Amino acid sequence: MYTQGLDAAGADARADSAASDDEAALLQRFQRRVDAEEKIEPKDWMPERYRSTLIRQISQHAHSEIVGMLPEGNWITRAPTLQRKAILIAKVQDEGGHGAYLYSAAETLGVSRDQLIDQLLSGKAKYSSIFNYPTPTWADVGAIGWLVDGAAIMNQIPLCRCSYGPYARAMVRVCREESFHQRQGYDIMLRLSQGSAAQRRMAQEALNRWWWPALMMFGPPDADSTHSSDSQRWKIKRFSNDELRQKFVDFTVPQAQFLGLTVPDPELRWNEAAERHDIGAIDWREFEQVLKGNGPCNAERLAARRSAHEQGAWVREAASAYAEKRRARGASRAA
Ligand code: FAQ
Repeated sequence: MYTQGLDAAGADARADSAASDDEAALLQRFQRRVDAEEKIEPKDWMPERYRSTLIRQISQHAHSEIVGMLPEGNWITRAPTLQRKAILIAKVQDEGGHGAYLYSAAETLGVSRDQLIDQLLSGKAKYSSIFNYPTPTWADVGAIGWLVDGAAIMNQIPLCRCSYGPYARAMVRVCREESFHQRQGYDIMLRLSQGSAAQRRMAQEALNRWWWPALMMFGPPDADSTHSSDSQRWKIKRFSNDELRQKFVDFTVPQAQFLGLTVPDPELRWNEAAERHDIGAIDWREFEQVLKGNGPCNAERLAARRSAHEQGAWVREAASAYAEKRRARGASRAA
């Protein structure tokens, strides 16, 4: 009995060690594929942490696109001309489309859209801090297109080369559309900055409101970024948070100068030796507060999403009933 027990324990240990050898070999092969710039596809073997990191990032990204429709959607009925209204409707619709591609990309990793939406509506899932700020004037719509879409492009162009195929492919179209969004935003700012003194003031005040939150979009400083080292090793992220933030600053400061607007950072300097702009300290306490749900519009944004979800229940029911009817008709025809 006792000897049999020992044999069984030995067999279990050998099986465990064979399994962990297999796992180590799979892991090595996975990393070799990533290093060789091969795309990882949904049915390929992947480490569980790679899968969960992607689900986290892609779903947060999807939620950001959907919640991100709200600050600008607020201005559709008040856009100053018919043309601006048509452009803004198209832009906000594009963001909804981006959310839809991204939820689909996340679903390829074995999570359902319902689960993801539940996580957003219950307040469990994060979405970008930037969408918790208000849009009190038309110039805020310009500032969002210029700065928020501008920051999104800076962050998302490298994601077109992400190691996970469905995410990388979704990003290609998203980036093309974001580039149109950035231009429409800059165009609004250009018109305002060439307008009356009141319009120039409106443009400057919007820049004052959005500059620092736009810099926070890139995430915490590298030293506090918990996911960066894994994500960079797995080639999900190609650049660190601080690297992308710096690129954005260097790209955007000359655009502000062209508009004749002042970046609201008294410590902003061109550093000749390093060939980059040095910036003042970012208020990371504000970022933490927004992430904790205490930003200026967190409660309003979640309430709007919850109410849209409840009011859209009949659409989901009708679509399911229609799909069921088609399925039943197909089944009876096949019989
Ligand atoms: N807001 O370790 P890291 C757009 C969280 S789309 C809220 O550095 P990671 C288009 C992070 O989740 C904008 N939370 O994280 C548009 C983590 O928390 P967790 C969205 C943030 O993932 C325009 C913790 O902090 N873009 O704008 C933020 O390696 C106009 C530690 O951070 C994307 O989602 C933040 N800003 O790097 C739509 C792009 N930053 O999960 C409408 C894809 C960090 O452990 C209108 N995502 N956190 O609880 C990414 O590239 C990355 O996820 C980063 C963060 C860079 C955002």
